[in-house]
Amino acid sequence: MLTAGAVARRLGIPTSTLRSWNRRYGIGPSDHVPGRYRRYTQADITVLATMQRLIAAGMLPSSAAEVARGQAGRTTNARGGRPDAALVGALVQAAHALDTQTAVEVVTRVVERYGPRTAWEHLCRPALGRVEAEVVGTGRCIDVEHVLSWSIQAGLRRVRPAPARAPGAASVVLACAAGELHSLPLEALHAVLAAETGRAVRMLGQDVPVEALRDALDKTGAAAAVLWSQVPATAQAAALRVACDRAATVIAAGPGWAGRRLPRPAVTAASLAEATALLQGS
Ligand code: B12
Repeated sequence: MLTAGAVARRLGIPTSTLRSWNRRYGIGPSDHVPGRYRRYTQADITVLATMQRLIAAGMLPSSAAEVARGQAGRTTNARGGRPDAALVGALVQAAHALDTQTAVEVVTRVVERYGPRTAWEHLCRPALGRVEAEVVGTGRCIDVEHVLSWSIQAGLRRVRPAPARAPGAASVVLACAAGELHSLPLEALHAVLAAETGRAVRMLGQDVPVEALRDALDKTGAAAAVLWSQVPATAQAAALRVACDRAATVIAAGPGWAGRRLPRPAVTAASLAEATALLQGS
């Protein structure tokens, strides 16, 4: 247990800052008894160090505090709440700085606190939208888009899975169509199914050849398949037919399938919520 003075020296920040962080953001000694000297535990110091690093990375103190608190698990489970909009800015800023560590931390904390569904809709999609606008507007920032994409993927994969369903329960296969590298919506779907259903999810990821999709469906006997196509060029009917011949529920997901005639029983899903609802019955 360290005194405020010792912590201030170790982190190189004035004790007045320690006091104001505690007063304004609740970032301080976790089990302080009023009237007694403040004593900081190692965990308290780790939270302070995160706060310090995130602010140095350009994050607003309020956002840095929300992430740092999340790290220490000192947050109420805010299911139903939404992440502070400033966190979208913090994530985009970290991506612009190519600061993968901070970007992953922001996504991970928001997934932990609000769940993957809310994290996808209210942090990841807005952040991707902002960076996409810059890519379209400047023809640059592809590096930023890659860091952001990787960090979102890494954060969504840290979801805490629900207890597994009984072995043999119907599984679902998630795959991007052949040639398709846009996989983040499937990462979000994977995280939601893992966190909310405990279902066996077979994630094949990016660019899955039709033959590999066929083998995966044959091997698993999966009851459902979700095939993602972002652009029309990758929306191959052959892949859907392979899925429709094998799975009872087939979702043609993504804007690539827009306006396409789909083989039965394939259906489209326009959002994460719609896809999870369609899979509930399968
Ligand atoms: C991230 C990204 C990348 C990343 C992908 C990383 C990864 N692991 O996924 C990287 C950098 C690799 C990439 C590469 C390319 N990309 Co790109 N990319 C994007 C970006 C910004 C986000 C994609 C995404 O995740 N969208 C999902 C969410 C964030 O989008 P949204 O609009 O909010 O979602 C809507 C629906 O998808 C749906 N939805 C949202 N979430 C979910 C979840 C589920 C389960 C369901 C069912 C529905 C659903 O609801 C929303 C409202 O309708 C999009 C722009 C965009 N907004 O989609 C461009 C975009 C798709 N890319 C584009 C292009 C052109 C490319 C490249 C060809 C660029 C190049 N020259 O290299 C390559 C192609 C690679 C390939 N072969 O696939 C274009 C496609 C244009 C077109 N023809 O439609 C876009 C639209 C950008 C642009 N404006 O030009 N890309």
